Amino acid sequence: MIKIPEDKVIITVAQTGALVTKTMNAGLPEQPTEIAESAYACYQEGAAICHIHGRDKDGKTTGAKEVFQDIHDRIRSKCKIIIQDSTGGGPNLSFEQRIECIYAKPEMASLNMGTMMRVSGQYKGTPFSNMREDIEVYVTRMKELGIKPEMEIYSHAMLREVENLIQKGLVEKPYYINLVLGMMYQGAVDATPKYFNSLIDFLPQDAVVNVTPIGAAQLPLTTLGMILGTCVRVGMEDNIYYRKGELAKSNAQFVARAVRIARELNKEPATPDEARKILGLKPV
Ligand code: KMH
Ligand code: ZN
Repeated sequence: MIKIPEDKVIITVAQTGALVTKTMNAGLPEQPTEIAESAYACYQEGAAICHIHGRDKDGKTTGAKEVFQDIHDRIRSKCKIIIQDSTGGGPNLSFEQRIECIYAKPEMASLNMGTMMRVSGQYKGTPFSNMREDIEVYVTRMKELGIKPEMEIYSHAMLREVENLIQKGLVEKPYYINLVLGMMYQGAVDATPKYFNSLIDFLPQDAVVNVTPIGAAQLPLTTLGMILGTCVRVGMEDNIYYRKGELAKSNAQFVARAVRIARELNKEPATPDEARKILGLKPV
């Protein structure tokens, strides 16, 4: 793992996701204006990257290019936060619908590194399909557009797919790897320090690592991530509670807390431009 400068932490905010609804947390930003306003508030608090999911007018997950373009334009008119689109999309989207967002030209896009089974809810028993061939198609299209993949790893076995992309020259250093911990819904390893450390042990050398702990693990394991020198992801996509029994008011509230913790650990949140340098993205 590449250690990012000790006095910095790159904070990603994942504001919306595919599974959370406004009935679960009324503060969830869904429409482009809401997503852009919230992204700006998160940027002001210290987020460097914004992970984006699109919703249609009814709040249903969409991969439509126009929706993502609208979100990008609105965010870019306010600030220079790094835009990272989700190609995981949601369970209702096809292979092509999931990747459509990248034609709205984000700087980064998520790349899910293996097939997972959805184990509960409406889509129980439906696989979240990310076969090796699919991953290669997605990453090739990203490469053509100069988009950096954010490789999402939910368990050790998925590291085989990272190795495959490295061997085929389909990803460039520094490899950006996001460890998703505790997403029981789709087969992630538990969100514990032991699993976190053990995944780090198996990573390729030139990897910048981010941690995305789900639910109540978001606070303790992002704190551990900062101590270990990883980047961290917070936000309502992964956790709707600010603390036990108290819903978060906004995504910015999570970012502000991450920044407070970082400062206690003598770190400053990396600005988007500092993050671009660390991740090897072109300056904007
Ligand atoms: N909900 C996250 C844990 C994606 O958008 O590509 C997984 C995710 C997938 O972020
Ligand atoms: Zn996502």
